[in-house]
Amino acid sequence: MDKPFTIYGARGAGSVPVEAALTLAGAPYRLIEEPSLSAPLRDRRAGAVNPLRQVPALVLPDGGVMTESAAILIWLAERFPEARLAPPPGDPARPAFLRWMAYVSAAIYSLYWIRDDLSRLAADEAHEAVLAERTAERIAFCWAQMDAQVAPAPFILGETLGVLDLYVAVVSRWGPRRARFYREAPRLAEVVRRVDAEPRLQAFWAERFPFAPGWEGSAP
Ligand SMILES: N[C@@H](CCC(=O)N[C@@H](CS)C(=O)NCC(=O)O)C(=O)O
Repeated sequence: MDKPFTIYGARGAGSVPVEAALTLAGAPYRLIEEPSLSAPLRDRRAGAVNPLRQVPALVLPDGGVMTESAAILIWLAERFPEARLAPPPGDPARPAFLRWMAYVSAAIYSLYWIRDDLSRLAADEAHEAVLAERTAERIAFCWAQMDAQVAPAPFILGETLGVLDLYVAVVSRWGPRRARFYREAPRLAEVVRRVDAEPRLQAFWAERFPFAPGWEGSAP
């Protein structure tokens, strides 16, 4: 039996696509749940391995540590090639894969450091409202630009559900949430609905990011 991975994570957070990838790969892992991401920094369990105290943080079977969701997902796809979670090096779809993994991380996910606690950058409440609105618009714009440049068939890079699909399916559930995402990104909307409905992930979604009543939000 392989030594398990250890993942520091939280329900609905950026660890969820990593946990989903481990699940699809059939890799054993131990989850260390962060009780609250709004807890004071010093109380975060992830601090044991990640000086930024963020999730996801993945401890590898050899004791090495990885942070950064995109890097972890890319590496897991390489580590478990039989799970076909990404086009391998040399594949014609590899450049698009790397491009969109970095794009979701840098152009979109990074904005949640602001959105998750607007007082990190805002000087006062009025400023917070402006930041909330403008970051939501930027996220919607970035999804629309990505949507215009992909041709899912039926997943983003082709026939198989991969880590890029998992990443988009989870990040698109955060504010301004799915109702807006569906409007901005109709092609990616088809993909994420497939990922939501993936039979191998039904128990996983119910546990880690449930489709609770009203989960899709309403588009402004
Ligand atoms: N660039 C990091 C961002 C990770 C991140 O922002 N994680 C959030 C949860 S989704 C977190 O831990 N937030 C708490 C904090 O930043 O204090 C990645 O892609 O993994």
